[in-house]
Amino acid sequence: QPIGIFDSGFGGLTVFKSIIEQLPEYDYIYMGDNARAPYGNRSFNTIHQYTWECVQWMFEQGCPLIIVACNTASAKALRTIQQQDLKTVDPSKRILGVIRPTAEVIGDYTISKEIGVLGTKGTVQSGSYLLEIQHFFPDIKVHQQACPLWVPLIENGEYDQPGADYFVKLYLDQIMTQSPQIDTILLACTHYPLIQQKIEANLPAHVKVVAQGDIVAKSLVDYLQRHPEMKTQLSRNQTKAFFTTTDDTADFDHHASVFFSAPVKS
Ligand code: DGN
Repeated sequence: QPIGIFDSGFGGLTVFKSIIEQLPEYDYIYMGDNARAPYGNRSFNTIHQYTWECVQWMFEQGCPLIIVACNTASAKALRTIQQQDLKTVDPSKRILGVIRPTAEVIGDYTISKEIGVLGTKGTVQSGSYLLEIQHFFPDIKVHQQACPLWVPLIENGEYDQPGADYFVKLYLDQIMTQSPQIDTILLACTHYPLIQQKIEANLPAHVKVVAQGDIVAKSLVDYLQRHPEMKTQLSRNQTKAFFTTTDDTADFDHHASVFFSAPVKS
């Protein structure tokens, strides 16, 4: 059976790209809920409802394991799905997010012990990164900044235009003002790796910028090593990836290839 990768839209493709690079032997279904994206500013209940509907659809397609490759959905829906909803369907199914695996290792990147987390309004307001990072690294101070204009800039193809610089700098100045001791910036939104170079260019040279795709992929490799019973359920038909979207497929394919850095056909 395939591994399911879910996102509110295109963003999860930046995570999926890393996963498929590190685990090329498995089959995958990628689902983008583009008809209802972006999730970033939506309420807890709405994000939970949308995510659970999509996750159930992927279970129906046979996925025994789903990665919620979206920070907003991981922050606002994952816990309820793991702790309550799964029991109502098939408790042997597994669903993993992107926040915990990132929080587990992010403390290893900082020397000053101050980290800046950039995400959508939903991710920041949930406080999930604060809680999770403090759980693994109690001595690290976490600063957060919502960057609500970055997802629309990226989705509208304006991110590499000179006009984007103003908005990139705006939120970076805000987070660095919270504390000049920050030496590590976590891109806690699937879209932000597309503007990573601009982000780096607008930060002091010693500040490290960390994208989470490779971290999440590595954590999935570890998970499968620790769970051979899950591994045996996964198919390796070399059919690779099946992409699907809740909205227009032509539009999805066009945009998705930018996030996936390769052609996508849904
Ligand atoms: N995929 C979302 C995230 O990582 O937070 C960003 C897109 C969105 O739905 N706002």
